[in-house]
Amino acid sequence: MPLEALIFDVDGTLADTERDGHRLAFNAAFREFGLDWEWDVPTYGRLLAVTGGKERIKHYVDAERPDYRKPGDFEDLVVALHQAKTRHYTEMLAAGGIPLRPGVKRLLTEAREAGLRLAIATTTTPDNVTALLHHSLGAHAQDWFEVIGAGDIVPAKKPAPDIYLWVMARMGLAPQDCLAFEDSNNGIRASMGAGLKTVVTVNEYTAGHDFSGALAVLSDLGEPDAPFRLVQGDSQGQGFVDLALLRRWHAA
Ligand code: XBP
Ligand code: MG
Repeated sequence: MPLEALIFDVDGTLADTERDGHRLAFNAAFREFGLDWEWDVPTYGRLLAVTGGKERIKHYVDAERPDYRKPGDFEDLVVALHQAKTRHYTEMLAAGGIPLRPGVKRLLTEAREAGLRLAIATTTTPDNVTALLHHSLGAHAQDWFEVIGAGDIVPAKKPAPDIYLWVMARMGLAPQDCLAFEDSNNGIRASMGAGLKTVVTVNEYTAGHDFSGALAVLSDLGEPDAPFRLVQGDSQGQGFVDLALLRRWHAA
């Protein structure tokens, strides 16, 4: 089976968006709505166990704010809070606040030039994906990706495999035709649950996660002049991930 497509997670994988991106945008939205909620770095690390921003807010209220009396229209409040959060987040992206991780642009460019099919499978809101691609790869970067599966398009978010299954169905591909790229335990449970071999690049929040079964676990995708650190697996002597290495991993 030749390698035909690469499917990327976004948050933590394409860019380090959580600690200094999403977290700050949630806090800005809480302030805007007069709430005294403030997610510091460790709190946000705990809350990342729940994927999806609206789901995360509801979980926080239930698990960590027993003092808070929910208004009758709490569900609407969560939606409004989350819309404000998305506005703050996309403004941060527009200001150039969040760069792509090492090796991401290089690998996407190589894959695109080689005719591989590219896709995205993420729980984040579609506007966030578009803004990240636009501000980091250029105005037409969305067109690099044949399918973008994002947000509420599937009701069951990661770690459910649904978003990956949805993306592969839209592309008419089977798991053995593709590789996935993830950064978290919730992410690999989704990708591997959909039958996909998965390459993991870790970040500050996910370095301690269980990545059993991943093809390889790396600090990042690496660059020729800035090699990745190998955490798990066999990098076959290479210091950066390119298509040749992906093809060998895929075939193994
Ligand atoms: C990402 C998420 C998202 C983002 C916030 O997980 O869980 O909820 O943290 O984005 P993954 P929204 O990388 O596994 O897709 O607020 O738009 O949900
Ligand atoms: Mg992620």
